[in-house]
Amino acid sequence: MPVAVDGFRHHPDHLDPAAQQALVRTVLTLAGEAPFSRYVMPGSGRPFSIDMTNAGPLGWVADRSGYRYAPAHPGTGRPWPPIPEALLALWRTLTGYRADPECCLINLYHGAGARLGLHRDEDEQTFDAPILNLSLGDTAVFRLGGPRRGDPTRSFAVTSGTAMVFGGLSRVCYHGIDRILPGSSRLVPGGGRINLTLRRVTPA
Ligand code: MD6
Ligand code: FE
Repeated sequence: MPVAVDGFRHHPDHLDPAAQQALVRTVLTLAGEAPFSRYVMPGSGRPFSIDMTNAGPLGWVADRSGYRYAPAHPGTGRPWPPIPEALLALWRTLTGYRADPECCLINLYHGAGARLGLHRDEDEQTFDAPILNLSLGDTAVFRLGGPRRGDPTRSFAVTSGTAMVFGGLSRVCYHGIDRILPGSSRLVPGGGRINLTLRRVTPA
């Protein structure tokens, strides 16, 4: 365990290579229905360096007016596709939470400039459920801090097939992706990293 924060669990190699391949295919099929978008940040309007889409009744979206959860894809206007059964099964096993997730945010990192700044996930109406994080493809350098922005942080490598659970205190800790290591995996067609985060948005 590279980092000891209350409620944080790190399971490298939780998904075997066949399960990883199946999940990538599932995600790419889903992205056929709900295409990846390059959101912009509220205020500045600066684009993120990663592409995002969602599955589930509520999807996380960002635009100039803010961050929020929305029931439909902002480009197509259609509801997000359902969260695939394989992901619901992982959620139930790994979190033991009493209700299913409402959002699976899908992040696609491609190339040396893809990163995600230090942030806390705080657009949800409840923080009592953990967040389940699954990584596929290129290795990421993940940074995890504490509940305050100024708290010390540590970074560690997250490899393909890793599952991480952010419960307890870790649910409200700052975190981000410093960079990915392009070419470290051949799992994602064309290269890159796919990250899935499953969340509750409303109280169960
Ligand atoms: C990523 N993850 O791994 C970005 N958020 O690509 C997150 O931002 C994240 O890993 C909430 C909880 C766990 C996470
Ligand atoms: Fe996050």
